[in-house]
Amino acid sequence: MDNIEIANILNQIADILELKGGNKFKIGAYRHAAQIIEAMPKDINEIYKKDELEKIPGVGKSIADHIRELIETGKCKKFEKIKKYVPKSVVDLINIQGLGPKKVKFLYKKFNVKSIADLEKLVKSHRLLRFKGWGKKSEQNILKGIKLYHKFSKRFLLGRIYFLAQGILKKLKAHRDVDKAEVCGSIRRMKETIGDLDFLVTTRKPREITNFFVNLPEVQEIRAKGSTKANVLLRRGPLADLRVVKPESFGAALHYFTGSKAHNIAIRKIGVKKGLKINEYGVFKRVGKKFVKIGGEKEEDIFKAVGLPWIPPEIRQNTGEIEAAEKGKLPNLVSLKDIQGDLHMHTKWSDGENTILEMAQAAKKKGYKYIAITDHTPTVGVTHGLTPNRVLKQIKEIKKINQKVKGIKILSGIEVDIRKDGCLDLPDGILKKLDVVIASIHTAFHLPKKEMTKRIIRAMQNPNVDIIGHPTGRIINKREPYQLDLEEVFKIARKNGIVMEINAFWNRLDLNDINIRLAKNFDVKMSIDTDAHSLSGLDMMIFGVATARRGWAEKKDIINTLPLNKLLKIFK
Ligand code: DGT
Ligand code: CA
Ligand code: CA
Ligand code: ZN
Repeated sequence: MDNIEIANILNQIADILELKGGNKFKIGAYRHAAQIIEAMPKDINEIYKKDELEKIPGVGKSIADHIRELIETGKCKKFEKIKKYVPKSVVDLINIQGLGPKKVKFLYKKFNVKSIADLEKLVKSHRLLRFKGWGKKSEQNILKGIKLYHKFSKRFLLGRIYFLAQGILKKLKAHRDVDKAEVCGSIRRMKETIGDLDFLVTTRKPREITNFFVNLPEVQEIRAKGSTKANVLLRRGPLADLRVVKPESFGAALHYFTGSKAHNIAIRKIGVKKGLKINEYGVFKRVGKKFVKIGGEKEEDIFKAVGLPWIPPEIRQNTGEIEAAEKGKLPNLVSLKDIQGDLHMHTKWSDGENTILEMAQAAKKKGYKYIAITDHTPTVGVTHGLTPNRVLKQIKEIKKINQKVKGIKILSGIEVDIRKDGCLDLPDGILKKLDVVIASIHTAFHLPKKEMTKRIIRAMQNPNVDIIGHPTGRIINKREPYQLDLEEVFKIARKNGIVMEINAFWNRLDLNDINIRLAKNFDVKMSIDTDAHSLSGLDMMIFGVATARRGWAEKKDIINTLPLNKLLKIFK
């Protein structure tokens, strides 16, 4: 059992308890623990071995007991018992946007709705309209939710798969018969959702390695196995491909299986014009009637053959990267090592898990020069949103901690809520005292486009606001972005010097790659921040940076690549 499998079970327990109308506090505890375990990069089995399960934030005695049972026996009595209460297909309905546990319970008890198909039929029959709380609007919402569910249910979020892929890659690389190994496909391109995993290796012993691969503990089921190829179903849900190639073809195969397909085709076309054949085995030149191999061991060989510099995988989409490469105008993409600090994180003062000091120490370990503490304000509805009084207290506290911790500067910030009318959740007099003000929307997501745009722009006109947090509000595969005229927002951002956030949290990635490129075209500055609610949340930076790279962002576009003194000038 790994982190995600355990988190899944804890979440399912919470779902069922919710359907049963269980204790809210308890349900929250399960969800909370699941969230932490799912997002933390540390392997829960390691923590178990050290007998430190209860040290995981959010994991108390009883949840730790469940986890221990799961790791030791693969089962947990609590789950086995309450699972009998409703069929799993009913529990799954909770995940449809527009439905909550109360509604699902009602539909199940009253109409025996057990599946999405049942649900769709019932909604379309309009039989629900007779009941209190079910209107035309809820019918539409549910149908929309069903559509979204179908659209997204087959792809996996990068943040849930990335560390799994890296783990498998590490095992392949460590095998003594493996020469080179790489993960290709959408993971190498760091796409926000992943269809399947693609591994590539070179070895002199293909049979041993395909055997090794299909017998990895991450594998649930072998779907195909040949001497140089295998396809397996991983326990965490996705399929994974393995391909074994000869060393002299490694670069060509790496390029081919990295994709995107559209990029590959465009490169191959240039090759054809130059009399070259390019495929996963190499680059071949026509000599008389025959093709002679001229390269393929290194990925650079492919680009060189068509007269181009190496192009970073994240931008291989055939959306202008080849033209840019031809003109020598490839962007110099921002990278993780450029990041000097993290400007969005929560602490125990609001809904975070750790103290200010703990966050600062963890950030310092990452080599950051600064962080901003940006807890929530009351309107968000989380417990302990910061009132004006507590903001002042926190500023004092941060001053003290700054004197204790050397080598990293802690900025006083806030994630102030943008209310429905565009007003901010704290008075200007208080906002003025802070080093950094992030303004974000957490309520009233469904305003019409015009109103929503006006709302955000109003917030951006407050001179205290520095950054707009998670500007489109989408949750990948769960919640659509709000209706917003982003171009209008970017124009104002440019004019007022407001920074747009690239929220790096694994299920947000907001701005997304496309919007980042748009923001860059508007000459808008951005900041890549994790929105961490715990220490492990700080590790999400890699996904924000990858998304920025996919959006062609360079170091100069990202403000938290600046040294502290220059950064502070932006917040003036
Ligand atoms: P995914 O798995 O849906 O997230 O996306 P990818 O890009 O990983 O796609 P996948 O796994 O189907 O294939 C891996 C790579 O192999 C893909 O990015 C490009 C290459 N590839 C696959 N099929 C074709 C094809 O028909 N033509 C070309 N040129 N390349 C292909
Ligand atoms: Ca793939
Ligand atoms: Ca594949
Ligand atoms: Zn937020």
